[in-house]
Amino acid sequence: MNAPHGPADERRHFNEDIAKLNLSPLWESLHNLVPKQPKSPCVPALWKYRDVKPSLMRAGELITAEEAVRRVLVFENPGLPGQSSITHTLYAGLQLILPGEIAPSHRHVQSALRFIVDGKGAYTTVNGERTTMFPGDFIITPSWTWHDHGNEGIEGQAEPVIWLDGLDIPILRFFDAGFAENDTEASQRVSRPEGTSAAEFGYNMAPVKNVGTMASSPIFNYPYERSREALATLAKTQALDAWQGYKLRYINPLTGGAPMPTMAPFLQLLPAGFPGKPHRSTEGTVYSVVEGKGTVFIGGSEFRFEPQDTFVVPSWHSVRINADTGADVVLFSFSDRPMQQAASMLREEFLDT
Ligand code: 1HN
Repeated sequence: MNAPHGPADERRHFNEDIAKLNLSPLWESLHNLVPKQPKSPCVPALWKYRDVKPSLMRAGELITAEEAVRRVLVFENPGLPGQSSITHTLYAGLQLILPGEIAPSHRHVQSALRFIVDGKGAYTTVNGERTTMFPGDFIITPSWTWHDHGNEGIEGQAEPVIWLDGLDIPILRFFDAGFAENDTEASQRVSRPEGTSAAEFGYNMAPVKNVGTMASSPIFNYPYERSREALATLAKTQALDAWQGYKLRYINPLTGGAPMPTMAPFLQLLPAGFPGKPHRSTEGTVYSVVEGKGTVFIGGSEFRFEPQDTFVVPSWHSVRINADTGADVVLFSFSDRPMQQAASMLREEFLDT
């Protein structure tokens, strides 16, 4: 036991004194500042589409896309309340656009990706070119590109369209590097026919003149049909990875790297009945279920999943995914991998049990 004015009291008084000078003693916080291994405040979580969709449709009755600017329900990690973050580095949400609506044109330093979850026939325009959305399409909005969305449907038939938005918002906030501006018109002028960038860069070819490498991919829609076909072909003939099944990453064809500097997207197929082995990584990863049902084990948590559900795997939590028998599972995911790789801090482990 310490005397009334023993060393512990003196240290406490010392800490209080130096706090007035905006100073703090490192020896009190060192173990937290430099942990032996990552201790994320993010927690594993799964949002069932069945539960979220009614709220999103209700939002559609309460506010227009134009008034909201973007009508989105944000996935908030329960461990990061009020921060509009699904992990420390990533933002994710589900956006709804109803037939006839417009989400007005703007641009910002934050990069965005879209993964179409429900409905077809909405469009997004990025830097003067439109692309029509179909379920499973992966679409990017690179940093500082003008973008607006609309929903005119296909051949006069329009339906509500919902997609997963992924943005690097927390990263920009961390660096205090965010700028944004609104366009002069709600919808930007379309200056290139739909399909132009796909024709230029989407066939393992590139224009000969006036193409440098670009920080973000010049392809802005990676259609599901093609990515899905690639996985189906591999699954027929190639050996299965015991951890990840058949997993491909989307690339910037001009660099071979991720389509955007801050986020890496993936599509993977787990054959029906696949019993995944556990894996852990310092990446935080967000998953969107495209096809099939199964169970995901994240750290000590376990979740059942089905198509259109969203789940999050925080840094350094082991993840193991089992596909139910009956149907193959297809998962889209994105993570902060490119930033971690650029800073040489990515670590991952493939475990046996
Ligand atoms: C944004 O611009 C979009 O363009 C979606 O669809 C979500 C969240 C925060 C800031 C900007 C979009 C966003 C966003």
